[in-house]
Amino acid sequence: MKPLIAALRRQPLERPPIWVMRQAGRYLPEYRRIREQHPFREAVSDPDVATEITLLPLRRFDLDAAIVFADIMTPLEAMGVEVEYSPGPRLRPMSPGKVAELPDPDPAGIEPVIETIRRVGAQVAPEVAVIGFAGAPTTLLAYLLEGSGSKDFPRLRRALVSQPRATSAALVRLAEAMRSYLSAQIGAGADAVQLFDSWAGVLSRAQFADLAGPSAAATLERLEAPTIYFAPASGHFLDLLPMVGADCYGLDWRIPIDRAWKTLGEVAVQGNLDPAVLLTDPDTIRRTAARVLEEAGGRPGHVFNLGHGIHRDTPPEHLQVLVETVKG
Ligand code: 1CP
Repeated sequence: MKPLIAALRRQPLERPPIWVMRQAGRYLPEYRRIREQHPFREAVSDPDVATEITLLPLRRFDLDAAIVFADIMTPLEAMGVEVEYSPGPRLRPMSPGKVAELPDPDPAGIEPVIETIRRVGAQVAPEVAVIGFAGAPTTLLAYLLEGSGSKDFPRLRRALVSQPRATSAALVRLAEAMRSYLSAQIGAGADAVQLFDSWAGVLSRAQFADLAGPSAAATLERLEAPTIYFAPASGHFLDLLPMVGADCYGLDWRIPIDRAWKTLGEVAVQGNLDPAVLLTDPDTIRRTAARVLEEAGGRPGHVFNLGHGIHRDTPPEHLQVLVETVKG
């Protein structure tokens, strides 16, 4: 079995598998070169380019997984939403009522992502897992209502209190649509899928319990591959995360992995080295990574990763040091 999948199933391993969020990103000069030729949307919609970008980090580093190159907003385009990137997503803000009426992703619209997964699966070494992903309903709704990224998404938070029924219907719709999108990715060969709930942390405990948690759970329900749920800055409802029913929970750097694990219980955990550590020096990287490993204590079910995406100013050699430390 591929090491990542074994870890997600909490089988004992000699050492944890490692991959890195945003591993195919702007910290790699070869990524920046490709992006000079291809705007972001074009890169995602051309399987030749998307496959090449997905494989870039695996050519340099001994990583245990490839995550398909796309964005959490990509399937929304296949649902008729126009999205631009500069560099983050920009779109015309919608109402919750309109979101609730969006159709499922058009199969032709998501085909480039599906084809990229097939090609990546055919090209990676047999022990390397292919990770598919989607944005969680709450996080997608945050962008759809706001129209772009935001520090704390006030339009989402306003809608949650002023239009609870329409908001709840919008989350149900997004959960169904993302479930079918993830299912198609698994059908094309994704070995595991990650649900990114990047902005769930702006909600209160009660809002997570009533809306974000159940809609994430509905998205992952009965998918036929191991699932990872990642909601950074969610320490205030860490004890509620297991309601999502994922096999593994991603942890940011704000909480020690051993303490978080105790709260989460019988699940796998992924994380949680602060990406800022990769901006320091080899000794600091080795020492800090060793601390994460020590806190995880060799327990079955640890997937080594950063606590969030790799920073664009990271020297690629620093990721090499990290991978060698974890594999050494
Ligand atoms: O080249 C560029 O300038 C584009 C930057 C970029 C990249 C590399 C964007 C725009 N998206 C991506 C790819 C991407 N996005 C991946 C690919 C696989 C990999 O990890 O290597 C993934 C998994 C995502 C997921 C994503 N997009 C998230 C969830 C993870 C997180 O960071 O919390 C979020 C919130 C987005 C939105 C988004 N898309 C792009 C940017 C710069 C952002 C975030 C900033 C914003 O909200 O404005």
